[in-house]
Formats: sequence, structure tokens, C-alpha cells
Amino acid sequence: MLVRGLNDIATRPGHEPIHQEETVGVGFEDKAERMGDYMNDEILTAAGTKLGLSRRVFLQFCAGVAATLGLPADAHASIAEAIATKHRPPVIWLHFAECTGCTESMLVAEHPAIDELVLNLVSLDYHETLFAGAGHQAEAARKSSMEANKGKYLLVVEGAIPAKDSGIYCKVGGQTAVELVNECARDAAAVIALGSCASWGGMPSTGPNPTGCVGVGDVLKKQVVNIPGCPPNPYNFLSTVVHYITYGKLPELDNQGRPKFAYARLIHENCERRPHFDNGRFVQEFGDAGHRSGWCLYKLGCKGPETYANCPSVLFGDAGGGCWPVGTGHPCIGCTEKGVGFERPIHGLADLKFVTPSAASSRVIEEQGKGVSVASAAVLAGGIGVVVGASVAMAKNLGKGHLPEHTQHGEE
Ligand code: FSX
Ligand code: SF4
Ligand code: F3S
Repeated sequence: MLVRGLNDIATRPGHEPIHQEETVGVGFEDKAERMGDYMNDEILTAAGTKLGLSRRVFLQFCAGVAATLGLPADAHASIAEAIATKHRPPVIWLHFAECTGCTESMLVAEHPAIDELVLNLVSLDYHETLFAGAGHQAEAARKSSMEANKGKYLLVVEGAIPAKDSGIYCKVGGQTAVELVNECARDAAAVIALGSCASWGGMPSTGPNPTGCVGVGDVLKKQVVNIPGCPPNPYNFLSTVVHYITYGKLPELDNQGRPKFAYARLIHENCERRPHFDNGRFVQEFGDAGHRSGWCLYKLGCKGPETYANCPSVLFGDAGGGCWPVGTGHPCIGCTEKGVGFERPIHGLADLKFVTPSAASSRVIEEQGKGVSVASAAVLAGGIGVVVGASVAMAKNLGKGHLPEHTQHGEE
């Protein structure tokens, strides 16, 4: 797992550090090895065997999960012990209106391969994409697992639920998605909505939404754990499950049902292009000199300033540094944020939330134009107390005059 140093990333005013005393991240393999020094070898061996992992890889996995969860050092040991000694929770995994990218993103992860983890960390009793069986055989497996594990299984739902016209637009085994999700949720210990589609409707609910797609929570009329993203980061799902196994409860959620460990910070806070934003260096159009130099993508419509997710910290696909949308040069479309992703125009300018000047900012006038940067506007106006006003002023500035022609009509 690639977890960038969560505490290497500057903490912005108004936010608590995730765990200041613990610098995990770039060097966490070493930390994992040190952890092995004080952990019971039998536990490590048992847990590693259970997951089909070597001792070293297992230690790295525990350290990586603890880092994603923002837990302190001794949490690694608790995680390892829980995995070694506790029963694997049975999981019923449903698919509805979606592209199956959520499962796909899990299957391409490495360090260790997440497919091994999913299969060994939990007891995957029903999963339409991965099942060898089909038809009556598969449905029988689901029903017998639900019966045998009443109140103990986790229900994971991928995809939105077409609810219009009594749900007739999506059926599996003769039952509508609405019926299935209600039936499977009834005796579940917890319900996890995986991906933006399951969380609030996501892409299938984009207007005019002819099948009336909604999220799982809307159908069940209760709070479920939402792990949005299109696709969601597999480690956010995995860490949620490990938290459940280790502590017997779900992680703390925000007001949209998202685990706080993953969705408490704006992408803009931890983005590697942030110094360019603070200093007024903006890409004007794809492929220009600024784009090739890694400048800020705000003017291309990047929604990082209003989207909460840990994408820049946890990264995707274990392919190396920079492997996340903004890292590869594409603006964030806000896929984890209800009301932003799939609703707002991709090229439209983001609302700037909690934008505060960086201590490192030195420029007063934007390099690209006449506008004043947030940092300089705040300084000019006399301090932090007027940062909100500075943000508004900057949003106005950024929205006018500097945009390439094709983005001038975007939402501002
Ligand atoms: Fe949705 Fe997932 Fe996007 Fe796709 O299952 S969150 S369309 S990646 O596949 O649900
Ligand atoms: Fe990064 Fe986007 Fe914020 Fe620019 S606007 S710093 S590219 S998140
Ligand atoms: Fe989605 Fe933006 Fe992250 S598009 S994957 S929330 S960078």
C-alpha cells in the first residue's frame, strides 16, 4: 500500500493533525519491521497464514491500514491480533446499477493483492462478479449464509438502486434491487454502500435519471456506511472492514455517513499542486506549458477545493507516486462529493472552501494575470480573519479574465 506521509503534509489552520506523533507513510515498511520486534511471533505467523501472506507483507499491511485509519503505533499490534484470532465476518455483496469499477479497482490493487485479502479477511459468501456459481446455486448460497449468520454478516452494496416504478428496472434472480437490498439488510450487522452510486446514486442518478436511481441509505431509510468514489479507494473499504474486525464496531462517520478517517480533509489541503495554487500558477488549458510543469488545475475545473477525500494521500493502484486523478494531470471531478461529482460541469470552477493562505506563499501578484492570490489578499487585508473574504475575492478574480475561452461559460 502506498500511503504518503500523512503528517508530512502541511496541516492547515482549523484542522487537527491526523496523528502528529506518528509519522507513517513513506517509510512505514521500516516501522512495520520494528513493530514485528515487539509483537508475538505466533500471532504474526497465524495471521499471515490466515491471509496467505508472508510475515513482512502482513506487517506492512497492518501498518498501512493503521496509517489509513490514522491510528497510533500500538494499533498495528491490535489489528494483527484481531485478524489472527477473530472469526472472518461473512459478507454478502450485491451489485445493482453500476459499471463494476468498484470491484475492478479492488482486484487491481497490490501490496498485498486485495483479492487475496478480500477472500481471506472476510468470508465472501455471495458476490455476483466473483462467484463461480450462478443462478439458483448462487441465490441459495446467499440465503443459507444470511440464515446461518443472522445479525453477524456485513452487507456490501455496489451500485445505485433504481427505485422508480416499484424498482422494475433492475432485477436479480426475479427480485427487484429494492426488494433485495431490504431483504439482505434486515439481519445484517452493518451495511456498507461501496462507491458513489451506492452512496447516493452517483453516475446512474445523473439527470434525467429515468430509472430513479438512489443510494442505499435512501431505500433503507437509515444511515449506512458510505464509501464514495468512482471508483472508491479499495483501502478505504478494506480499512473500514479491518476496523470492524479489530474493534467490533464501525469507524466514526461524518454527516454524510463517510468514515472520517478517509473523508475528513479536502483534497485541496493535501494536493501536491497546492503550492502552485497558493502562488497563482494555473494551467490555462490541457497541454500548455503550465500543464506540462505540473501547475494547479483549478481553472480546468478541479473540484479539489470542495471535495473531501484522501485520494492524494492514499493514492490508487499501487502504481507509484502521483497515481491519482490530479497527480496524472486531470482535474478532480469531485466523485466522492454528493452534489459535486456527476452534477456540476466538469469544467466549472469549484467553490473554494476553507481556503487559507499557506505560510510558504510569498508572491503578492499572480504570475498568470492581474488577480491577487488568496495568500496575498489575506495579507493585504490585514490577516487571517478576512481569509473568507479573500477567498471570495479570489474566486471572483480567478473566474474572470484568466480562463481559456472554452471554460468561460462554466459554472462559477
Ligand atoms: Fe459506481 Fe461501482 Fe463508479 Fe463504477 O460498482 S461508483 S459507476 S466505478 O462501479 O458503482
Ligand atoms: Fe490541487 Fe485542484 Fe487544489 Fe489545484 S485546485 S491545488 S490541482 S486540488
Ligand atoms: Fe474522485 Fe477527485 Fe479523488 S475525481 S478519485 S475525488 S481526486
